[in-house]
Amino acid sequence: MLNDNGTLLWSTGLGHSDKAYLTQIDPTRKGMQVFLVSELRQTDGRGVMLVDAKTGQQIWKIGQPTFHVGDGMVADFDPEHPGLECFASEDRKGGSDARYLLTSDGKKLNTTNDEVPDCRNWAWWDADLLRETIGSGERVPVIDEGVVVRPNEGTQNVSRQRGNRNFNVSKWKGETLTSDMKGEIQMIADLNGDWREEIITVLPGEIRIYQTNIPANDRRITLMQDPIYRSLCATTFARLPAESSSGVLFGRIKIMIILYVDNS
Ligand SMILES: [Ca+2]
Ligand SMILES: [Ca+2]
Ligand SMILES: [Ca+2]
Repeated sequence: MLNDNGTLLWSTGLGHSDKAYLTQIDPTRKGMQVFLVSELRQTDGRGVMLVDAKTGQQIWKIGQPTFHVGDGMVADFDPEHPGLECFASEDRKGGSDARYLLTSDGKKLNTTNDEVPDCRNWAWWDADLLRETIGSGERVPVIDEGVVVRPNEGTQNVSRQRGNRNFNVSKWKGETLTSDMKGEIQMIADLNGDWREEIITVLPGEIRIYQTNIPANDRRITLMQDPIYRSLCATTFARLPAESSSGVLFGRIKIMIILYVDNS
C-alpha cells in the first residue's frame, strides 16, 4: 500500500497479489479494509485475508494453505450477512481448483465450490443495494469478417467464426432480472448518471450499451462523482475486459475499489 506521496505505507510481505480490494468491507469496523488474495503459495493461511487499510494489520485470514489464488472479489449479494461477501478462486495451474466464500468478518460460508459465485462481472442493476451477478449463457457462433495485414504477406481478407456470449443479469441464486443480452462484455460502469451501472458489450461491427429498465426507488449521486470509481473505470477497463468494479458509499456500505489487477 502506497501513501499519498508515493512512499510505502505498509506491506504484507506476501509478494504478488493477483487481486486486492480497498473499501469498507466490514461495516462494524471503522475505516476501510483491504481484501487480498495471494498468487504465491501460502502455507500459513494468509493466502486469502483481510487487513486494515491504514496499518496493514491482519483482521482475519482464511487459515488454510492456498496455492495460487488467481481471482477474487468483494460484493454485497447476501443480505443475511452484513457487509460485503469476500470470495476467491484458485487458479488450476497452482494445483487446486478450490473456491472460497467468506463473510466480511471472515467466517467461511461455502462447503462446495458450487456455492461460490464467479469473481467476474457484477453490476448494480435493480433498485436495491445488493450487487447483481451477470451469468454467462450459451456462446452463439457469429461470423467475423475483416482484413489483416501481415509483413511480407500483404493484406488478406479473413472470415472467422467465433463465439459470442449470451448473458443474463440475476440475483445471486435468485430471479433473473434481464435476459438475452448479447456480446462480449467490455465495461460495466455508471455511464448514464444515476447510480445503476450500464453494461457495454461488443459484437462484430457493433457496440451495445445495456441500461436497466428497472425503476429506482430513491435518488443517489452518480457513481462517477466518486473519483476512485471514476479512475478505476478508466484503468480497469482499458485492459482485459470483464472485471467489475466500483467505489462509493451506499448508506452503510462503501463499495470496492480494485487496487491492482494482474491477469498474468
Ligand atoms: Ca452481505
Ligand atoms: Ca441490486
Ligand atoms: Ca447508470
